[in-house]
Amino acid sequence: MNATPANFTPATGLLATLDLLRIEHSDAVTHLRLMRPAKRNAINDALIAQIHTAAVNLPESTKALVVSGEGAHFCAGLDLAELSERSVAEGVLHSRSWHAAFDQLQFGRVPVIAVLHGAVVGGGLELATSAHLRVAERSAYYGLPEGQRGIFVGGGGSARIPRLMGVARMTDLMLTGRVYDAEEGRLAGLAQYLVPTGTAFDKAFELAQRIAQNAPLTNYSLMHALPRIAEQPADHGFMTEALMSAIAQSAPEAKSRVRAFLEGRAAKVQKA
Ligand code: 1HE
Repeated sequence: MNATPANFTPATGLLATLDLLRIEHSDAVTHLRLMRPAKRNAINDALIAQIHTAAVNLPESTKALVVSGEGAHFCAGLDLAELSERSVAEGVLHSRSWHAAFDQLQFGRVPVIAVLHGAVVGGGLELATSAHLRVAERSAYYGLPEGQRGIFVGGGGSARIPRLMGVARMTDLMLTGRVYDAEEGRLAGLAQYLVPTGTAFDKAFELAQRIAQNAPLTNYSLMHALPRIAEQPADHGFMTEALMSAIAQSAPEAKSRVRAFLEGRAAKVQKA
């Protein structure tokens, strides 16, 4: 196992293979694939370090990031084999290393789309919820087996998951070991898209390409301003919104896009 930083030169095709992560790049979209299928992509210390390294070192040309898992499952969560020997202090640092990696995804430079299939459980759900969009296949299912393992979430799940599904639903999953199927997960807000099995990657890639065409400042404000405004009291939020809105409008790209619409050169909003 090693977490050696790879050679992340902007290019198309295979950028790097860390031993647990495959990194490809095409059309402004970078794709990170968890490559530990024999262990159901369970996240050990090396894999979390590799996710962090990859997220920090995205090619400059990356405008959207897709994250998926190799094999029959997205991710089985924490590698339980590494859990037993940790002291309290090591446990805190371990959890913080997950926070650092997933924060780099959620609050990095580009929007992240997770491709969900099979088990999306424990730390796998924590990884999924650090993405901005989740595209799930019908095969996906969601659980938080931490409750049954006698532990607690440690990868940011207690902050991120209730913001999507609510404290009551998360409490149910952890107290009872309840597992949501793909449709229940969508209804609970865990995935914005639900697609037939075998098609989630293509859908995610298509969305990523579309997102990559947005003005970069729009994407950045959605990632960095919107979630913070949503946490603010409304009167603070309105002020932050006014500032963000004025900054976004002042970008030359915003002006040229608005002009294109006014001159009939841009697409109209189409009924779905
Ligand atoms: C693992 C792990 C793992 C599989 N750590 N080794 N996560 C869990 O409690 C989920 C535990 N895993 C499962 O419930 C099942 O493995 C799955 C439903 C995900 C997949 O089932 P299946 O039948 O496809 O695979 P399998 O036969 O159970 O597992 C294949 C191998 O992967 C096997 O190892 P092998 O050496 O016997 O082949 C499993 O031991 C191994 N494996 N999952 C270690 N999680 C920051 S805090 C986050 C806290 C958590 O995430 S707690 C939740 C942990």
